Amino acid sequence: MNRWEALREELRAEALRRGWCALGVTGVEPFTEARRRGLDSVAAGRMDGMPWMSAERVSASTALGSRYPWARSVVALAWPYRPVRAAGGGGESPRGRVAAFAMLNGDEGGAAADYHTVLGRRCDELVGWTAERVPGLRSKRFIDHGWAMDRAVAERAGVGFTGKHASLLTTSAGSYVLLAEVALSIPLPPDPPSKKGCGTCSACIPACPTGAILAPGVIDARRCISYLTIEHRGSIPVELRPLMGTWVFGCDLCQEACPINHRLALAPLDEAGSASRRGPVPAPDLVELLDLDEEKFASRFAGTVVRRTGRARLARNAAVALGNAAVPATEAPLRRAAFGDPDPMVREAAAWALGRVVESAGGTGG
Ligand code: B12
Ligand code: SF4
Ligand code: SF4
Repeated sequence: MNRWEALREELRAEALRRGWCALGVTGVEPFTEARRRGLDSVAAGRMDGMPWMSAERVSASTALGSRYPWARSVVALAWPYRPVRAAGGGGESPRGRVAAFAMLNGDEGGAAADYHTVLGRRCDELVGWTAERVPGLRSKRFIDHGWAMDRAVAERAGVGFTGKHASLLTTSAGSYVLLAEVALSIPLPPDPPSKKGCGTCSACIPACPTGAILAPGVIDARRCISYLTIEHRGSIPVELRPLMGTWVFGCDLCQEACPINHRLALAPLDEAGSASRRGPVPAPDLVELLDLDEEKFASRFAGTVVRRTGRARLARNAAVALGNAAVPATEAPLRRAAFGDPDPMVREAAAWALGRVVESAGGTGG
């Protein structure tokens, strides 16, 4: 074993010791297949609504070697998080659903924290550890909004394989992992890509309520509940609303349907818990989310990934979810929001939901 192989193995062991569930290494040569898929997606309009997902970004993201000529290898990392058990009804005060990644724990007291912050700090610690062994080490890290294609890097580095639901599946925590990578100025030798795959399974495809999985690995973001609840600005298309169930931030249905996740995911988070606890909870009280003003939204979600969506979009999502829950007791709060919310987008969503609640009450004679 030469010096760099030995360092790669020490680094892998150190990463696992520090809570990462997988580490792999790949070279800096272009990610040509991911570039083609990314450009196809942008050109076909599947990324519409996310102007930052541009052809320029895809091209730059798949050419790390030419952007960072000093880089000699890329370390890909996966951080595990716990899934959430499917939410129950909630009776008179309906509950929404929040995707599990939003509940990732920070270090302080177990409260949820924005994964960009948590993984950023964890990457820096690992780079610090490496720099102690390699004086003069240069590095550049990427987490989600860095210009790199996180899944493509992780896949080529052998961290896992892309499932038909498009998420990267690892052998240590299934697809419930968040990804990060660090370009380094040292020639760590590459790991072989994973040889595993989905085989004949295709359970995730029909599990997607909006038909967003167009083909294995190909997502139409415009139909994905994750996009609609987190990224989409303005009103949610009316035809998609009834398909969104009670999701208010992200969606985990394709991951929940996956038998590999059933075998490999960490123990699920308990969905019970006060709706008004600080930060995102698995099953928040929808009326409470609809009623948050800017100040309460900021104090509840500061430092968490939900803060990025903003008060108005979260209230819009809560209104749509209330429309789908169709519980008569929510008529009054929806009426209040439909007439009184300061944001026209929320007023419109609440009016739509109110129509659904009234209609369903009429339909059942209530
Ligand atoms: C834009 C984006 C989205 C968009 C579009 C998603 C998409 N599939 O393209 C929206 C908002 C919808 C979204 C949703 C989610 N996202 Co997102 N998202 C991104 C982002 C910023 C860019 C993704 C991208 O470049 N897409 C373009 C496509 C072409 O590339 P790709 O998704 O990497 O595609 C790979 C596979 O789909 C596969 N593939 C594509 N076509 C084909 C065809 C065949 C035949 C095969 C075999 C494979 C294959 O190859 C590609 C390259 O490896 C990345 C962060 C980053 N910088 O990479 C996070 C990222 C992909 N998201 C992440 C997460 C967690 C999610 C959600 C699970 C969140 C949630 N619970 O709500 C959902 C999952 C939705 C889904 N089924 O993909 C994680 C994924 C972790 C993992 N285990 O894979 C990432 C990596 C963020 C991170 N750093 O952890 N996301
Ligand atoms: S995250 Fe939800 S909406 Fe998006 S592809 Fe998966 S199941 Fe479909
Ligand atoms: S549900 Fe089946 S097809 Fe979909 S990602 Fe999991 S193993 Fe692959």
